[in-house]
Amino acid sequence: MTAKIYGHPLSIPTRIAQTVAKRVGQEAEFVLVDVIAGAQFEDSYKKLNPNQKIPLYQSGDFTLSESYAIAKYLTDRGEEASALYPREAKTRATIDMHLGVFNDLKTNALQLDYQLVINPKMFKVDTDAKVVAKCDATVKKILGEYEAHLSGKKYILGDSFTILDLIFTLQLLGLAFVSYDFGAEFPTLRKYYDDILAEQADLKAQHDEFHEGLKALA
Ligand SMILES: N[C@@H](CCC(=O)N[C@@H](CS)C(=O)NCC(=O)O)C(=O)O
Repeated sequence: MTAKIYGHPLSIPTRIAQTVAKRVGQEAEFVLVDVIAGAQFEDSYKKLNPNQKIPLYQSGDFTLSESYAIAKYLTDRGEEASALYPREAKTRATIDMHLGVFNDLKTNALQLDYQLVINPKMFKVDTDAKVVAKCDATVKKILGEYEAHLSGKKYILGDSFTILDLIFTLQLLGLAFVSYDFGAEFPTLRKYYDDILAEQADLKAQHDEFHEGLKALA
């Protein structure tokens, strides 16, 4: 049975799941859930994913939500498992530690997407300036931590490209949704991002597709 990834092209968590799936040879059929139109609240989707979010991975009667859980599961099943998400205990724990921080980045960046773009432009709901200020500060604090962490390093763990770089690059890409040019404030992150795109063709393709999608939205 073909596996499926339910999601939306403007959702970075969806792109994380799809990119990892392709990279580790676990390709899945894409099923659009139009979260802008509220399709995540329909009964048929709610039955599949009670938390009514995308992405969702489905293979037979096994379902998994949460982009990082999907990414880790697929990586563990795939051929590149050892390179992208090594099993050695300390390395894996270090990756999971960074993913915890990235989760904060993702949550706060998603809030900005809603506050600055989706609520006012699509749902005609007012922006909450206090929420924006708090999320913006958290996003920039985390970017500042990685600006320092990546100084003199090629990848987040140093010399080897892991699932962390794939996820972090896509999360940096997602900041374009709110037209935030992170590179103006964080030059090390700009160089890191550009270097990754220059060497990882699938991430460059994600960058191009996402920006095309944003143009269509404007
Ligand atoms: N922590 C979740 C976040 C999922 C999430 O918030 N997805 C957004 C789209 S990017 C969504 O489903 N939004 C619809 C809604 O909240 O109603 C993950 O990483 O998968």
